[in-house]
Amino acid sequence: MVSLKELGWENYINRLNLATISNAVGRVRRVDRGEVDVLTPSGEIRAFSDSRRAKSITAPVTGDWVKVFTDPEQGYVIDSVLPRYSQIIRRDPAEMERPQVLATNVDVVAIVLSADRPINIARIERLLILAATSETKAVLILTKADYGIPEEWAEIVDELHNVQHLETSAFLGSGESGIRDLLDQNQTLVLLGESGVGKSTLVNYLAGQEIQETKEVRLKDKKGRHTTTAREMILIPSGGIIIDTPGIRGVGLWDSEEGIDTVFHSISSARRNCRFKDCTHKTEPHCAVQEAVREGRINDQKLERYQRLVDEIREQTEIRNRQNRKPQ
Ligand SMILES: Nc1nc2c(ncn2[C@@H]2O[C@H](COP(=O)(O)OP(=O)(O)OP(=O)(O)O)[C@@H](O)[C@H]2O)c(=O)[nH]1
Ligand SMILES: [Mg+2]
Ligand SMILES: [Zn+2]
Repeated sequence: MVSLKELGWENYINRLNLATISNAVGRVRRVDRGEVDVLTPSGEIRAFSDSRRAKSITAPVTGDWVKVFTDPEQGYVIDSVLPRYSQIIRRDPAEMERPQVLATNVDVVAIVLSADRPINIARIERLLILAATSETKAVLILTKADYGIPEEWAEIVDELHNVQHLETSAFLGSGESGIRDLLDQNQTLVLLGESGVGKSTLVNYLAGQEIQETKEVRLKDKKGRHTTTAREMILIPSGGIIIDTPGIRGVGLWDSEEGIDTVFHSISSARRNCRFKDCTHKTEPHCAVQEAVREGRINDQKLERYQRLVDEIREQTEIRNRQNRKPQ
């Protein structure tokens, strides 16, 4: 049995500044189509999620706090999803113009990279934007440190000097304490990264048992095999909650203008001094961003990555505006 505190309830009410404590709640461990596995102090239950009958139309997601009632015919049914203090949202990869909530009530977004394959900074920045958009702390975790720390890691850590970073090896048993610190006070951490980087292995290592299935990566290109297929919450016996997720390659951004500004702070602050309000920082005269590039204060590759993201958001907004203008 687990207590509400172990599920992160105290942390939850602190984060939302809630005064009252209602006990008719549990936390969503896993969502499987219309059925939801909910952890409660009296054990795990499988509840039916019926958005027609639920008070809230919000679909439950791993990490959510929910109220549950018992229906004489259907058994446990989700009554409502409680307010979220954070939600990690990307563009739905299946339906481009819809958001997809990856995890909720998250304190730390852990971006997982591994030492056995190249590291892509543009992909890291996208995940940093997802975290920043939801005002959630992000950390970089380099797994498989037993391969040796790649040279590019130092460059990435240097470039992203505002972001905490950790190196771990589940095989050598190193780097554990840094992650346990992040889980202090029963905080919730979500692991995001490509298939095969060792997310589930890290969960098992911290849990001290094989809870999550793991599988070897392909020898020739180190590609993972998409072993984890659902987002799932795991309680770590020493305290804290981890949400393990299926491997992701690209992430599409959703409503991320502010997140981009946070992650590309040097560019967004220089931008304010451009002569033209709608400056694209490409060919305009009196562009403060281009000036900063010339003076070496902003890296030109970083600016290129920034521009790609801004263009993507602009395109998205245009598509959405066009759709909204269509007669229903
Ligand atoms: N050498 C070494 N191998 C590791 C380490 N951590 C994980 N691996 C291996 O990497 C492979 C993939 O690990 P998983 O934990 O299944 O990776 P994952 O990120 O959960 O992958 P998906 O579920 O597909 O997203 C397995 O063969 C692990 O044994 C480590 O610290 N060192
Ligand atoms: Mg996995
Ligand atoms: Zn400009």
